[in-house]
Amino acid sequence: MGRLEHSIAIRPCAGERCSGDVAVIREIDGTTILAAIVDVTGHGYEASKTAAQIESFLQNCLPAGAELIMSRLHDTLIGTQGASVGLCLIDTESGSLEYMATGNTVFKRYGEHDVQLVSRDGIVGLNMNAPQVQKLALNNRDLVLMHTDGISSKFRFESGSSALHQQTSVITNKLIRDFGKDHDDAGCIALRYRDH
Ligand SMILES: [Mn+2]
Repeated sequence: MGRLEHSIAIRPCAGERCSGDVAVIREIDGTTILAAIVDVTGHGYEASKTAAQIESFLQNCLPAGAELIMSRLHDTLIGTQGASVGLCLIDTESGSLEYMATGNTVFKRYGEHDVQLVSRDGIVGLNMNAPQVQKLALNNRDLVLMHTDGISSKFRFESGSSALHQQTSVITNKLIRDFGKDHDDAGCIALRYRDH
């Protein structure tokens, strides 16, 4: 993962010790990184059990395209309360990124042009609509943020903000601290791509 600096921050909602938000970043084959942000329906212990099931699935799933991984995850979650899931695969050699999402997770790319990719309505495990795979080419130093709806929609970085250039761990901690909603679990991922 030498070309992708990355960080995850997760915080349970007020009064809970475990979270239904979970995130995974892992190498899925020689040059491809899988990054996923998940918000299980509800919160607390019941949500955290399904979150652990999803984490295990994502840590162990075989290399495949985003569409196939999502569809296998959907099958795995049938009978649970379901989850919102944003999933991306990044080829660290070329910077090409493939993304798909169901439910209310957010994906933003900050770079020369800021881009927000879309999530389809639905709940993985219950009613996942026809997938919409979106593609993006990352450039050197681009920052990708993925987060759940436990981060306030008021959050945004101004273009050219110095905050965009901080270490990814500083960025994820700031998102949780300054924009996390008290009454919901909050989770976020930051990834910075370098082409050499
Ligand atoms: Mn939520």
